[in-house]
Amino acid sequence: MTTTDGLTDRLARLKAQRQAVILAHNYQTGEVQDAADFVGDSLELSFQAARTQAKVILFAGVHFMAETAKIISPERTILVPDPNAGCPLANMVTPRELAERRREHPDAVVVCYVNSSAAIKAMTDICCTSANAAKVVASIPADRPVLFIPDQSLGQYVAGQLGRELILWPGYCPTHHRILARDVRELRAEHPQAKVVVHPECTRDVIALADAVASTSGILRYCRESQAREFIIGTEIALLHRLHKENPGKTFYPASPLADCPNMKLNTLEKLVWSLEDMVYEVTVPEEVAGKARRALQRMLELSSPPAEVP
Ligand code: CIZ
Repeated sequence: MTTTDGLTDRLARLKAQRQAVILAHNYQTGEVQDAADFVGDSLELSFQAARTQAKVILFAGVHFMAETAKIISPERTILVPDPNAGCPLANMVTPRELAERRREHPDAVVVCYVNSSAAIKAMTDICCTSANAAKVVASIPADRPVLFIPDQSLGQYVAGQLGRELILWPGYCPTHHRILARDVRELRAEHPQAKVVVHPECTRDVIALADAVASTSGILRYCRESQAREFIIGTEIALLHRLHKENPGKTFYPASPLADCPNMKLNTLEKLVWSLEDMVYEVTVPEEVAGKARRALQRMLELSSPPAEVP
């Protein structure tokens, strides 16, 4: 028996004892993904959080994702394995800065990428994820200005897709911006048959080289359905775990080995066990913030299709 098997057995016992479910983001390490009841993007995980009957949700992702689960499912106990797993993109907008920007654009509808704090969501009109950003923006009447926060790259991509001008915020994901157009060109020269599939948090230069641009769930779908055998993947490298697992005959190359999010990787199998043993670290959101943030999230969920599977 390996150490991992021992931890996995212990985790299974603790899960039953605590009546817990483990939700893991697509960017978690392979061993954390394999220990989870459900793996997905933040939209899919939000639906799972809304539907689960478990008493405890152990959320392996970064802080804003666990906060979202708490906002959507306030009656559940939400735990995170490591309280230091934050999101630098989410930290690129503060309530004071957003209030100032809203005063400059009083007519604007504020669309907020879920990679943001609960306090920011509470100040916005509707949330979006990378899987539904274009649909959310398209739902806003064409004569209303849209302030899109905080990811500039995703905002630029959506603006281009819809042919609509958006007021953008200068936020970005440091992990996705590690992927350079030069990396993609070099890999494409080595693997001319490969399709280039990238996340919309990548820079404009990288997006311009892609055959497809999609959220993590969209990348998984594209690679599953494509007739191609080789793919260059421009997103956080842990997505390759699911890509390999779900497509045994296909080959995947990470666009850059540097696209490795240090926050996502703070969660480990050991910390999942500690978390359920000690019932730490609980995530809470004050109700006056949660109530307003819930409205923005619910508007998004009403526009989106739920995934089929429920743990
Ligand atoms: O929406 C998410 O979960 C993020 C952060 C990326 C993606 O495309 O899944």
